[in-house]
Amino acid sequence: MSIPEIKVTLLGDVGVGKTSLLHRFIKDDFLSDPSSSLTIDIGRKDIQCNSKKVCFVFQDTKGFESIGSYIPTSLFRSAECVIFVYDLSDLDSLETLQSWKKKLDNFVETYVSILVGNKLDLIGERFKGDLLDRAIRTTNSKQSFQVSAKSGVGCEDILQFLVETFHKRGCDTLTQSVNLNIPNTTQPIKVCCSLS
Ligand SMILES: Nc1nc2c(ncn2[C@@H]2O[C@H](COP(=O)(O)OP(=O)(O)OP(=O)(O)O)[C@@H](O)[C@H]2O)c(=O)[nH]1
Ligand SMILES: [Mg+2]
Repeated sequence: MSIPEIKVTLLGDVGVGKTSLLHRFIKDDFLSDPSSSLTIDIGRKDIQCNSKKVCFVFQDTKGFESIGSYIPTSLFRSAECVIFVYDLSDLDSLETLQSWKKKLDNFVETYVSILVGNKLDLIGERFKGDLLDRAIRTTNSKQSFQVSAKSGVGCEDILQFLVETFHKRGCDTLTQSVNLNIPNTTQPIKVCCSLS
């Protein structure tokens, strides 16, 4: 039985941590040198939720990030979910997300947006304020997360959100149910993943 695929595109400025987040989602590990792993541009992850299984295909925009530079439009067109990534230690990267959203909207009409502040380990505590509220509005994000790809803090919450949002599209399996409300999701979310 083929598993339904949900395409999730990571967008954001150079160096905000898109590749590191993708690696964290797929391998649950921190890349010590992301530039050495440019082959990771798409990562697939099958997640099982209750009796359903769904495959998330994470698409990394790699070195094409500067606004105005060429980005393969297939990455935009196919997006069903977009993770707008900014760097919590460089809030200029939060302000430019509005431009990313506008650019994206030329190619795709309907998608679920998530706002993710990365590198929480560098600032220590979660960031709040008007700037953040405005970014949530301008990116039309359903949810805002602050995480660290380095320590892994908060990254599981993003996967949890994706599962809760998209699991209805999954296909039925006969395997054992899992409880997504358990905080430590290492066990409950059954993962089989591969990099392509
Ligand atoms: N402290 C800290 N550093 C991070 C974190 N995530 C990524 N980095 C570092 O930030 C730098 C950029 O990370 P990348 O994952 O390459 O960022 P990117 O958005 O993919 O960058 P480009 O592909 O060049 O646009 C690297 O030196 C990472 O090690 C994090 O959560 N905390
Ligand atoms: Mg990258």
